[in-house]
Amino acid sequence: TTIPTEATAAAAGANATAHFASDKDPYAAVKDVPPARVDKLARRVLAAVHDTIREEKVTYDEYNALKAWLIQVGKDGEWPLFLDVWVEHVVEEVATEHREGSKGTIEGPYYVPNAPECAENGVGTIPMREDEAGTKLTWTGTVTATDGTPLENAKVEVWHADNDGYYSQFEPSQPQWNLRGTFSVGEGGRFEIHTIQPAPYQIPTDGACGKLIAAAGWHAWRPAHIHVKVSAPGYELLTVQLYFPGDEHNDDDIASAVKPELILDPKPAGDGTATVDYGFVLDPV
Ligand code: MBD
Ligand code: FE
Repeated sequence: TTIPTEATAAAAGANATAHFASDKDPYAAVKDVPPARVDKLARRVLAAVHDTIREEKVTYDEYNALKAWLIQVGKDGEWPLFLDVWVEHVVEEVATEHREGSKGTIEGPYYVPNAPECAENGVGTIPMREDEAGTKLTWTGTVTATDGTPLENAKVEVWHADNDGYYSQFEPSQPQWNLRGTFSVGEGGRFEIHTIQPAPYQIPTDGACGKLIAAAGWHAWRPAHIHVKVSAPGYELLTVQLYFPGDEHNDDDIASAVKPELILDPKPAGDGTATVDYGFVLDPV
């Protein structure tokens, strides 16, 4: 595989930062948080840092290394990557603990809204290049409510990496909407999505997050995954990722985002392609 020279951490990071910040007031989400809440959360986070410094007797060299590294995370545009890899999974856990429907997981840094509609009567193919590498996958399923009602106006948004582990719009060689699509479900809430199996994914190793990983002796891998958002009016948005059995990183995902319920069970179709059935159950708002 050829890795495009422009597929740098800084390039992907700048795109992820721009996507997160674009057309938003950076503080829109926090305007209405009462000062007492900000006070409590800021104090608790700082106290956790202070405790670590005292207990571990952190030195000035270590403090200055941290300062330089934090500055570099911003320069590389890697705050979305850092937060989504090492923090988001706990936010997701807390946000969805009340649900009775399908399990979700983190969104990650590479979602782009408004991917082209690909389905007719629930059936369609994700945008891909003529010679797109990877095992072809036919994925069928149904979107229902927790009470069993089929949700016929549900939408299934899908995005995933290509066979080299790159996401369109965060790396320059792929067409804009490559491997990104919206599938409006058909009768009975059913869908049939044609795509390819993505490859395992290594988070960028040449930026600040990669530096942390190398300095700590960790690895940079996420298991192969398909990102999904399932929505329907009157129901809670489900954000999830689906994984493949046997992936060596299902048990040590750098982003801690694998749950046993999210591992698919694809079957070889005999012609080199695979089929899988996996549906979604949404909680009413
Ligand atoms: C990804 O593709 C991803 O899904 C997450 C959570 C973090 C980095 C890259
Ligand atoms: Fe991903």
